Amino acid sequence: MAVTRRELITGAAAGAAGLVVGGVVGKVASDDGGGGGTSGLSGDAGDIANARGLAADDVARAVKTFVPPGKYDEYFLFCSDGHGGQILVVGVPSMRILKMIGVFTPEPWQGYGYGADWGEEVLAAGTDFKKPTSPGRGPLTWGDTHHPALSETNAEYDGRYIYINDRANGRIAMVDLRDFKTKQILDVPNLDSSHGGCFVTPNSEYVHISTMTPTLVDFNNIHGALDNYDKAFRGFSTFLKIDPNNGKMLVDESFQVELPPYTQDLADSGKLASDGWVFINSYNAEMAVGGNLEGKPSIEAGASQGDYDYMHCINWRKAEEVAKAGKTRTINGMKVISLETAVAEGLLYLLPEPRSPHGIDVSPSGTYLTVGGKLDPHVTIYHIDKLKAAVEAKDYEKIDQFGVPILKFDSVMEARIEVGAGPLHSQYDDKGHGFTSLFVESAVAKFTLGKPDYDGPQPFTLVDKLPIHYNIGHLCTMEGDTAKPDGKYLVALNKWSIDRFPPVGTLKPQNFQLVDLTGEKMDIITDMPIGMGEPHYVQGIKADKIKSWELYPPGTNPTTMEVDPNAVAAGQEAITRTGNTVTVSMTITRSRFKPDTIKVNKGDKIVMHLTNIESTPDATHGFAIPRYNVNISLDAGEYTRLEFVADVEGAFAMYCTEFCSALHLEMQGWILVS
Ligand code: K7E
Ligand code: CUA
Repeated sequence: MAVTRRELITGAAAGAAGLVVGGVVGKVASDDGGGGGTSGLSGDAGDIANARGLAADDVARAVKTFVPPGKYDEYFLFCSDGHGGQILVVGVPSMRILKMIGVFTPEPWQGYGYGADWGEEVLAAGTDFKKPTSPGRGPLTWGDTHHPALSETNAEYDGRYIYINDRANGRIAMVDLRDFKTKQILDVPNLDSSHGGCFVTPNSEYVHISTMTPTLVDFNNIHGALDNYDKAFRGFSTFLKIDPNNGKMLVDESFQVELPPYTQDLADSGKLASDGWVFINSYNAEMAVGGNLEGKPSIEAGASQGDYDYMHCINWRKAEEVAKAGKTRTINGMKVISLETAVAEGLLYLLPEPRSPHGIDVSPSGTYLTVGGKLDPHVTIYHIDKLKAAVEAKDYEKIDQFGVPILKFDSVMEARIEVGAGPLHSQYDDKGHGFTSLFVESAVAKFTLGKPDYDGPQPFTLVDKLPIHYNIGHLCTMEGDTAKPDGKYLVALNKWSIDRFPPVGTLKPQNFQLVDLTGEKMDIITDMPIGMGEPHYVQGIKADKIKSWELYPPGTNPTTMEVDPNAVAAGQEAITRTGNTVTVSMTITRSRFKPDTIKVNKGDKIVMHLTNIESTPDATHGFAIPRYNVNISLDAGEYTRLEFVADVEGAFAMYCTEFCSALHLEMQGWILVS
């Protein structure tokens, strides 16, 4: 009997789950009751599966994604959140949301952007009011996050920092993974928008970000700018120097390369074989500007006329030397290598790409560059050695109108694989496979690369295809952008979910689909609705690489990650007045604020030094002042400063917003303004 059941199960539950399911059966087989059914399970598990209508494949999938209560996921996904402006952290394979990190948008739970110096300073510094296009209406309070980039050491994620771009406003943010908090937002000079990046170079020397829609550089005749597009607009590729000590971006040691206004799109960093290079797609080599009411083609039509667009190939090590040698102009505080200098120094080349490309992704060995052309059913794969040889031999098709050499397509192209309709982005596993998202077809294509990534009998061949649900944008394999991807899982990041979830109004969730890569065929093992933003790209990292702090050393300021001189220890609490400034030094612990009564005059400036003096992990307290829009969150050990003018009379009941203890509700006090 037991043998029969075991055979049933292991036969039905294919792949990696077979063993696990077999184990379950081994236990239940000795019990009485239960039987057969389509799940193939017996005993209690069989009864439950049958009652829920689960087939054997469903059971295997459930076992693959199930993480028992109290156990941890193997991977973290760091997900962009689109115009939500934040980063989501998700566990794989359970697909449980672990956290939302406030980045470009104020985030009330973390008290980010509601009074505490930490968030206020990061958000305020993230808007450059001197930018010519800055609307001058206060700090920007949203961003359009597209591409997270984990820091790397030797072309592998090192779990220290994560960067993410703001596609809308040409900005970039840095989150420190010691406390998962945003430390810097940089409004990048000369970038009005961004898409090419971010990604880091293999040892986090630089984080790269380039323009999407080109930047207006000639303000003389703005209404006529589109008629003068090739002169009035420019793209910029930006290399932001990373401070190895704290991950911050150092503008003084950074540089840009001026680019033609071809609408630069996605980008990737070379590694290993292609170390020292970066690659940026573009999709409007036609330089269409729209004007459909004036009888001109819309941008959509105008940008799709030519058969080729251009990949921009930049030798960043050369560019770094050129910048260090001072062959730059400083524009808006950023050193810029002009187009002429870039060409003269041999650090910028163009490479034809089939129509309207979108993603470019460098293979694990750094040898192959895979490009998806939205209007071409192929992926086009280039070989880095051929690219270098063409550069060396000056094997040019022609020189473009900006003087940039265009390499010969046939000299650099290695293979074209017909994968299906609407290829966008690609990822890789550890066995020499590439995976490309097919937006139009709603599918993932799996193909083989060539040597050294793939050393088998059928290089550059489509080997599998998986329908997804629906309209896939990016996709992500675990450790997928590194020199050593894990494969194992792939996450399909789908834009539409139409019929996958019960209706929740007219705006449907995005749909993450977790795909098992361990078998011969790709298999979807779970759907995960994302109802809080539009993730574009995500990166997956081994969870044990993240060395997050459990709690702050006492008095740590999250802005500096150091113990702050103004941090307040128990016994140092005080209220002092100098002129119209009232300084409050407060400690916060379960379940009281000390001092808990603050009396000030209307019009006084209040400066509060707040320290959570808890030494227990997870003992977070809030500090809110109703009507003053103050909402702070202090984790155990955290210090922050708060400043505001008491310009409204009344009695304001400050309170703790986290249910921190049995006497949480008693954790309150008064600010009396008279
Ligand atoms: Cu394809 Cu901004 Cu990376 Cu979205 S982008 S999908
Ligand atoms: Cu502290 Cu509630």
